[in-house]
Amino acid sequence: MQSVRAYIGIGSNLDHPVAQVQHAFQALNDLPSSAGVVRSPLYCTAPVGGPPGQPDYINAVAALDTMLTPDDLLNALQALETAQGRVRAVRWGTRTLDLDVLLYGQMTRTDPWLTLPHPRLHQRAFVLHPLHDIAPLLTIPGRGMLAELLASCPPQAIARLEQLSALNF
Ligand code: 5RW
Ligand code: CA
Ligand code: CA
Repeated sequence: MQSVRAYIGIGSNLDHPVAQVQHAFQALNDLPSSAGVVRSPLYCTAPVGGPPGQPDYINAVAALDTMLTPDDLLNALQALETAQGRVRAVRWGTRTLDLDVLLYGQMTRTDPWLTLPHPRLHQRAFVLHPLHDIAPLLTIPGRGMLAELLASCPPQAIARLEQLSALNF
């Protein structure tokens, strides 16, 4: 079977978020049937949505080549969330780790369990910026060129924590 390039959104706003995201990169690197993991810089971002008074997020994006189906990939990501202490108590609660399948190749599907591309990816600076860092020429199926989505995205409070030149060593 041919592998597919998938992009994973990573977020944490609880219990040492930088360490949570670094640990998630390692866990993604260790996923079965997946290779070629590339990580974006980390960003510190103001929370979007959710109840008021939430802590800032650390956000990043990872790319990987996977032989897993999109459903198996999402199941694997949810197992990693659980392994890193995510508790699904309240909707929109703070979280130690949130892993979203942003893109699975060029696949499009609408499904309550998994919609591809991620339904809000094109509106979120905390996803578009790190995605652009690692895949500037990407086109989002049904949405257009990543660079144009970034240019028209509403301004959001977001700060890159690492230099691009320090990546992938
Ligand atoms: C859920 C906001 C819990 C605050 C939500 C919470 C995000 C985000 C969401 C993310 C940023 C709503 N996910 N905002 N909002 N980064 N910056 O990953 F505590 S969902
Ligand atoms: Ca999620
Ligand atoms: Ca999310």
